[in-house]
Amino acid sequence: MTDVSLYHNDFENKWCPGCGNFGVLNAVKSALAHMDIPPEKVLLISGIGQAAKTPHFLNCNFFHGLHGRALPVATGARLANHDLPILVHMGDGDCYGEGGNHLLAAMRRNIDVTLLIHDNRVYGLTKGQASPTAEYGFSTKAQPFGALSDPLKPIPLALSQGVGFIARGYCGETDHLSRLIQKAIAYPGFSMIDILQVCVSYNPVNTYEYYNERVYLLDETKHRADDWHGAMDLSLQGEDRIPIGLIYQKQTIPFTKRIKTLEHGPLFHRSFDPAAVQAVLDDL
Ligand SMILES: Cc1ncc(C[n+]2csc(CCOP(=O)(O)OP(=O)(O)O)c2C)c(N)n1
Repeated sequence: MTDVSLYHNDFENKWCPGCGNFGVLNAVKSALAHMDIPPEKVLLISGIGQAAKTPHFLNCNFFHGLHGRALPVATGARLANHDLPILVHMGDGDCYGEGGNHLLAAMRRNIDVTLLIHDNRVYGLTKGQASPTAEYGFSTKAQPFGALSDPLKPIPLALSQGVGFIARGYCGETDHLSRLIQKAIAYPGFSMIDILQVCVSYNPVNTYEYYNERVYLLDETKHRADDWHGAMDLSLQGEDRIPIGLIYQKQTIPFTKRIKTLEHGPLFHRSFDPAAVQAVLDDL
């Protein structure tokens, strides 16, 4: 196993003390270390938000782009390089709100990347407005009478779109989350982990106490990950008890394998033959 300290860097971190993002950050480092993925052999991609700052605190390659737009960048990176593990870090606002349509496209295309959603049910960076996963009636400074929409349900959404690897993690169960991330990285296709993440400053409802009382580890001998209907039932249950673990997995065809011209690997591996290009142009 690689030494975890290889992934540390000294970039100044201003997350609040106790922020759930620390648990996610540690789980990512541990997963990379367990898989012996050297820092220069992984690409982290994110958009805007506190969650999206996660790549700053890892000594790895990263691209920090626009709010909601991490998945299109990840798509381009994956088309150019078929081997590099790609981890996309998004907040629930970034992913399900601003980036919602890109999420749908990534699910349907089955882009071969791992998406980690730091789901704190609030817009943290902009100081606490209700996000798409906030409960109906969740009261904030911007929504003093409570959020008016029903919450988006990420796992049923992913199931309905045929995603082949769907899991739920919790920032308070770092070792468990690390194991989920390792499985997600190893999965050939779009893998997504919705991570229950505590925001200690702007979400006074979904606290560590709230999750510690409700979260339980899925018993893999009872819940079969290839049972789509079972996964749907499980993920539509209320919040009295919240299962974490691998909820659904099936074999799928990753995006790079769907494109005929990429059959023999990415284009940059091939030699350029101007005569062949000219022949195509002459034919037009
Ligand atoms: C296109 C666009 N819309 C809105 C914003 C303002 N904005 C920046 S971060 C953010 C919310 C981020 O919330 P979330 O993705 O849940 O991440 P968190 O900060 O909670 O980790 C918003 C609305 C922006 N930068 N760009």
